[in-house]
Amino acid sequence: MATYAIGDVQGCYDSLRKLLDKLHFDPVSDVLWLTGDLVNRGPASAEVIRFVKNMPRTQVVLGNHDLHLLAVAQGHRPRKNLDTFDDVLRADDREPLLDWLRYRPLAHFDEDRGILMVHAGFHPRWSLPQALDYAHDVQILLQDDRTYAQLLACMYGDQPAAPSGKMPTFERARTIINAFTRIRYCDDAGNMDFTQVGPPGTQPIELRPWYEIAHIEHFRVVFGHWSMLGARALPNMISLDSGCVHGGQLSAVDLDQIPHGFVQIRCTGQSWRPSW
Ligand SMILES: [Mn+2]
Repeated sequence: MATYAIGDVQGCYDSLRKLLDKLHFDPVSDVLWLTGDLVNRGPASAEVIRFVKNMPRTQVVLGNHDLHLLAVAQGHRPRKNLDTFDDVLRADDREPLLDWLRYRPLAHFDEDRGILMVHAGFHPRWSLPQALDYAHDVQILLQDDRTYAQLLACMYGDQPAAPSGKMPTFERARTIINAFTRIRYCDDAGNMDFTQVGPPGTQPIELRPWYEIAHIEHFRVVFGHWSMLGARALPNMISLDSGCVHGGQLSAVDLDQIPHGFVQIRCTGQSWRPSW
C-alpha cells in the first residue's frame, strides 16, 4: 500500500491517468493525495472531478481555481476569459460534482507521517494547531447553506495582507483562504504579496518564500500552486506543481519514499498562460 501526492491537475485528465499508470497505482490499496486546483485552464475539468470523486481512497484539498469554479457556478463571479470549466457548469451531474468540491477541506494533516497538505502554503504567523482551526472555521462557512453564498462573494481580494486577531468574519475568511490557496511570498512581518509568481531569486528583496519564514517544526508541508517553483523537496516542504497545464510536467511523490524523489510525466497540455 503506497500513498502518493500529485500536484495541480487543472483539468489535465489524460495526464493524470498517464501518471497513475506510470506509478502502477492501485485504487483499491493505494491512496491518492491531490494538492488542489483539480480544475480550470486545462481541457477536462469535469472528467477530473468525476474520476477523483469516484476513487475510494483520496485526500484532496481546495485550490484557488476550485473555489473560483464554485463562485462562478453560484453566480457570484463572472466567468473569466481564460476559464475552461464550462464542461462542469454544463454537465448533467453538475450539482454532485460541485457539491463534492464544496466539501473538500483547505488543509489535511497526516499525524502519523507529520505531513500537512495545503494548496499554496502555510502562513508565517501560524502554528500548526491554529492553521488547522482556521481551515476548519472556513470549511464551516463553506459548507453551511446560511453562509455559503456570502463566503463566495466575499473571498476575492488581496487585503488584508496578513491575518490578525480581530477581524470581521468574512474578511478573516478571505485572509485564511488567501494564505492556504494563493500565498507565495511574504515580507518578514507576514504580509502576503500576490504580485510575484516567479521562482525564488526573482522577487523584490523585501519578500521571501513563505516556507523560508513559516514556523514549520516537526512536520512538513506538501503543496502545489507555484508552478514556477516546480517540483522541489526541502526538509520542511515538498512542492508539486510543475506546470502540467502550461506544457510542463505532472509530478507525484511517494510520501513514504520521499528521498527517492519525484515521478513525473511530461504533459501535452497547453502553452503557457498567465495563472491567477
Ligand atoms: Mn492555484
